[in-house]
Amino acid sequence: MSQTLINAMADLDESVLVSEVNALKTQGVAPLEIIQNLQEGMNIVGKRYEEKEYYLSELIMSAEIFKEAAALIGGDLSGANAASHGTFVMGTIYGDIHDIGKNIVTTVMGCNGFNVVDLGVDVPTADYIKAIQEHKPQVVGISCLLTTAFDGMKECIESIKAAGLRDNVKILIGGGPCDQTTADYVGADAYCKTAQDCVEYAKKLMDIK
Ligand code: B12
Repeated sequence: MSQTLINAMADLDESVLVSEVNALKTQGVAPLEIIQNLQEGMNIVGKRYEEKEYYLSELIMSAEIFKEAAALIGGDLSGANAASHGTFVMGTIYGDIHDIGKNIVTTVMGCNGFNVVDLGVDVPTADYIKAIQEHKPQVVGISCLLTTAFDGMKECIESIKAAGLRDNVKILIGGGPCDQTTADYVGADAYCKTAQDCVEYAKKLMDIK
């Protein structure tokens, strides 16, 4: 862990953040490890927002700075693998427009040989159902950063079941406030803490070493 990077992200100190990302890259630190430090910093941003030390403008700024850092890390997010292992449909549930985590997961899954269908943010249930029918994915991912959107995930998964598609797919959920209890509540197969967990779960499912 780079405490300097965590603090720079938490303090929205763009210049320190840029130089630390570059330094870590030069030292050969794995891209996903750098992302984890940034995520840790984002959690502090979230806490400061909750405690009213930061306002919406700082949340917006944190997203911009995070994206800048991710661009510096580049298309280097994991061991590239051209083979196609299967299809992964992913979106952020309706009511929620957070997309940074979703974009990291889709990038990392793509780099690891999965054909990714990204449905975007604020995705209605009908779009997940249509995408499952059309693309026949093995795994569906739902990203959710708002506790107020948990019931949306539950409704979405129940509707996938009602459409007779639930047995065809494994459904993973993730995002800041989720955990295994959330996964059980909404009827998902599993909760994944990081993008790498998602890759490992999907590979295990498809018996890929
Ligand atoms: C940046 C940010 C924003 C930005 C988002 C910009 C963007 N383009 O995404 C903006 C400013 C738009 C925003 C808006 C809001 N936000 Co906001 N936001 C955040 C913040 C600070 C960081 C989120 C983030 O990007 N983290 C970094 C990424 C990399 O982490 P991640 O998303 O968790 O993803 C990783 C893993 O979780 C996992 N993962 C994620 N999804 C998935 C899915 C699958 C399938 C898998 C396998 C894995 C996986 O992989 C990723 C990489 O490892 C969080 C704080 C926090 N602790 O998360 C608050 C936070 C999520 N926001 C919050 C709130 C309240 C809001 C607003 C309601 C504020 C307002 N008053 O308007 C709005 C909601 C708008 C909406 N309808 O969606 C609250 C939610 C509280 C709650 N209990 O629900 C938080 C927790 C802040 C807080 N502590 O109060 N926000």
